[in-house]
Amino acid sequence: MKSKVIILTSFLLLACGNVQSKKDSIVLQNTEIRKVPQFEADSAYFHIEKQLSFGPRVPQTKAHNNCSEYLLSKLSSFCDAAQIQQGMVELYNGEVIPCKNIIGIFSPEKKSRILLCAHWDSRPFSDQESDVKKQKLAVSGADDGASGVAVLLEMARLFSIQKPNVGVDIVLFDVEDYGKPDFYTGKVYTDHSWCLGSQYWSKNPHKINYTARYGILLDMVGANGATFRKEQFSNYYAVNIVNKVWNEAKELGFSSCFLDEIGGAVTDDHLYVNQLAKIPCIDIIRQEIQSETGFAAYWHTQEDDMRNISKETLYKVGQTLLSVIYSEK
Ligand code: AHN
Ligand code: ZN
Repeated sequence: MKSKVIILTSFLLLACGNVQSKKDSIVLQNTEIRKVPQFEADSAYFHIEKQLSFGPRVPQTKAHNNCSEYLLSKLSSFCDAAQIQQGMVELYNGEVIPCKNIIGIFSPEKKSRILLCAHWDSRPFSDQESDVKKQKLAVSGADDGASGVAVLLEMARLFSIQKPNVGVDIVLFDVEDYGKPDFYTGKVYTDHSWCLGSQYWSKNPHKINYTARYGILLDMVGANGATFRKEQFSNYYAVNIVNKVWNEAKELGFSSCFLDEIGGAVTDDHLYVNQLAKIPCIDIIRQEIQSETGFAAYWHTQEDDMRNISKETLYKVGQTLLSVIYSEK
C-alpha cells in the first residue's frame, strides 16, 4: 500500500514537471522570484472556530473581552509589537461605550508601510431575521467579522516566518457592527453609527502622524462560493490598489472569485480610513448585488455561522493578499 502511494506521487511530480503549463510557470515564478509563502486555509479556518468559541463578540460582554485577549496574544506572538487601543465611542442611541482596536505591527522601523484591517466585533442584533423574536439575538459572525480577522492572523503567522520588504500594520477594528438596527424607532444620535472603531482609529491613529502607502480591509471573505466585486468607494479612493489586488488574483487563477465587475458602494471601515486618516484603502467584501440587502442571505441573521465557511474561499483571499504584500519593494 505504501509503495503504491510513493509511485503515484512521483508520477504526479514527473507529470507536473513535464507539462509546464503557462499557469504553472507563473506560479513557479511567483514562488521563486518573490518567494510567496503558502497560505494555510486550515489555520485560518481554525481561527474562525476559535473566535466563535467565545460566543458572539458583542462589545461589553465576557465573550468580547475574552476574545480580545486571545487576539492580542496571537498578534503579540506573531508581530514585532502588539497593543490594544482603547477609546470611547457613541452609539446610535446616544450610549457611550468602550472600544478596543487591536493592533499588530511588523518592522516598525520601516517607513514604507501597508495597513491590513478587518473588524473583530459581532453585531449585537440579527435585525435581518424575518422572525421578530430572533432579531434581538447577537450574530455569531463567522463570515461577518471572524473571517477577515482569521485571514489576517494566518498572514501574520507567515510574516513572522518571512518578513515582507515593507512594514505591515494589522488593525482589528472594534464596534464596526453596532449600527442602528432596522427595528429601532427611538431618537437617533449619530448618522455615522457604523464603523465606530475605525472612525476612532482614523481620528486617533495608534502612532502620531501615522500613514501607510495603502490599506486593505477584509469583510466577509470566508463564505462558500463567495465572489468579490470592485466596491465603489474603493474604486473612487484607491483604484490602483483595487486593480493591483484583482490582477494578482487573476494571475493566481482566481478570476471566478475576484470578478472584474463593479459592486455597490458600502459604508464600511475603509470609508473612514480614506476620509479621516487619508490613507487610500480598499474593501474586499462579499456582496450579493441581486439581493434586497446587497449582501448574502445569512448577513445579520442567526445563520452566519461555520456552516457557510469555506477553506477554498479563505485560501483564495489569503494567497492573493500574500502575493500583493510580498510583491512590494
Ligand atoms: C451598512 O450596512 C451601512 N454597512 C455594511 C457594513 C458591514 C456591516 N459590514 C459588515 N457588517
Ligand atoms: Zn455586519
